Amino acid sequence: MDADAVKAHVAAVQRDGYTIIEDAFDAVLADGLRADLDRLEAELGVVPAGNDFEGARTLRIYNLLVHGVLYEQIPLLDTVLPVVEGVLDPGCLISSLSSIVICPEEKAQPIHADDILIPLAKPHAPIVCNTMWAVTDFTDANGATRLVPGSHLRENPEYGGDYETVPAEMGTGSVLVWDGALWHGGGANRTTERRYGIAMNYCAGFIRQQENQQLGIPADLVRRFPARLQQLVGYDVYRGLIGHIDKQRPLDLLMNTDPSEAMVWDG
Ligand SMILES: O=C(O)CCC(=O)C(=O)O
Repeated sequence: MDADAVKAHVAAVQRDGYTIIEDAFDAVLADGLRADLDRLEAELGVVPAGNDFEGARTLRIYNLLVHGVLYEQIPLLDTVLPVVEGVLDPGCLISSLSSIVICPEEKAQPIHADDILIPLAKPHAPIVCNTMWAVTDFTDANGATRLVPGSHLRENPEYGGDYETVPAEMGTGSVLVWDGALWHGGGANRTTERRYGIAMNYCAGFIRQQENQQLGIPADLVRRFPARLQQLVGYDVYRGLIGHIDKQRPLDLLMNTDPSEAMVWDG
């Protein structure tokens, strides 16, 4: 994606709270993801969590980076990551990587903001930037994410309140990107088909990731990740300071390499 397109998407997130990147990934990847999520569902015996938030007819698989190389390209996708880096900054982190498959007869998820638990007065600068990958078409009828445009500039919603929403309808291969302060929720699925989505969620490098990836992903697996992915799962330091171990970058300890970048103390 060229720099002007990135700027336009970042500006849309700042203004409206969200943007949709069309044709962000191809049909081969979409088909591969659907097939692999079906495989994981069977192998792991995935069933709906059954709570109000995660749904009674929604299948979720968390920590996808431990489930195969297929998932490693998701956080790095060059049609999406530059937009997220523009909304947060390049020190951003993967907060969570999960699948969300909304099955027939699921009801709408309660409207919420993804940063609702962070005790900061709103509006504030974006600290969470989340993306939803359309692995099948997202329609009003099959559970497309529902959004309250512009609500990222307001205070938190009343959880589960009755708000006027618009569906983020988009074709397979599109990616919805939003400021984590935006009021939204998964839609009801009134069709006979599943809605397959990947929730690729990022946070600022100075707050905690929702999924703990330093313990959740085996270190030997992280050692063979591409360098940028190692940073994104949390093995770098933010602004030369936050996340250090005895003044060293976790990445250098992980890879047993010499200090590779200046730390804040180096002036
Ligand atoms: O599935 C969706 O479209 C949205 C899900 C969501 O917002 C969440 O689980 O936090």
